[in-house]
Amino acid sequence: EFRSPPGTKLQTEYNVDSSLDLRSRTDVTTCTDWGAPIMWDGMFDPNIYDEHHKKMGSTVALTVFAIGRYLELYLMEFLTSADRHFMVGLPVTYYVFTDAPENVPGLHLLAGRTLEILPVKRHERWQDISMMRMKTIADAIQTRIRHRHRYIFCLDVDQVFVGRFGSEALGESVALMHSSFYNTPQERYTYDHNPNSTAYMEKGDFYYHAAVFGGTWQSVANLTESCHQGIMADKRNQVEALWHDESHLNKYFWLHKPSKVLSPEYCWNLLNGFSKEIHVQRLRWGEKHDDRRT
Ligand code: 2GW
Ligand code: MN
Repeated sequence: EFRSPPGTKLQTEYNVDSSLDLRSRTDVTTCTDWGAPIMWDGMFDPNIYDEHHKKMGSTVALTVFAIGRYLELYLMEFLTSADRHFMVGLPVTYYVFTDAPENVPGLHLLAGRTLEILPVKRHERWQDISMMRMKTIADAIQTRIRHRHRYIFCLDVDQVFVGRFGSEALGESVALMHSSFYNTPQERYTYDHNPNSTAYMEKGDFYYHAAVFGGTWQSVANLTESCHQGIMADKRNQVEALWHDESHLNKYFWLHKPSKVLSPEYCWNLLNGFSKEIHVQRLRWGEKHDDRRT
């Protein structure tokens, strides 16, 4: 009879991340100092991940906000490209939050994909449009997502999928390295440096990009709830963090380390130019429209 040493927990669920080859890339860091994999092309076998998650019956919620002009500017291309590249082979529900549900055009989605349109009210300031996503996501997790999906990803709408963004990105708590800062010294990270903000931090691990975060519904519930609390506390103190929700997200991931970090392949900005370590682009920043802040 097998007896485990006292204090150890029997591992009942095979951890698919143990299939990662952390030494297959020597030009980049493939693991954080707290043991989370940093997902670079070449480290994983997509088939192993897809098979695992199909067997586990993993389902994924993708949340996106399209408020005001962002609906016509970005939503269609975002959804069309997600159908082609995001978690292909797994059941996915797109949760689109918008102030104009009647203007969401009809779409032919892949089999196994559904679209749910949820009305939200439009905040006056764009900073609030961006920040209040945290509260809306937290609420949607409690009312619907947790009953239907084990995993959730929350994305900006002003981006386009251009390559596989697959089940290798799934994990307990997932953060994305910001493509403009991954090669930048820490002093230049745009953390919030105002001690009066709850997002205040001097040093951190990485600069994470709020355009993509995810994980199990439980951990994203904690993240969004906690960021929302920080945002509201700042409002009471009449301060606003330097990069809004992104500052709060960075603070959260500093205090609660993500279990998986996505390389900048998972949200590349063409303006960053060419980098030899970027073997593949999976998601790309959308073009900024000059009139977007109207
Ligand atoms: C945002 C800024 C200025 C004018 C309009 C808006 C806007 C944003 C809007 O009119 N309608 C709307 O739906 N949004 C949503 O908020 C949309 O989902 C968009 O992707 C998201 C964040 O705004 P975005 O993409 O214009 O801001 P970025 O690309 O500069 O985002 C980074 O910084 C933000 C905080 O300032 C967030 O942290 C964001 O997650 C970051 O990627
Ligand atoms: Mn954006």
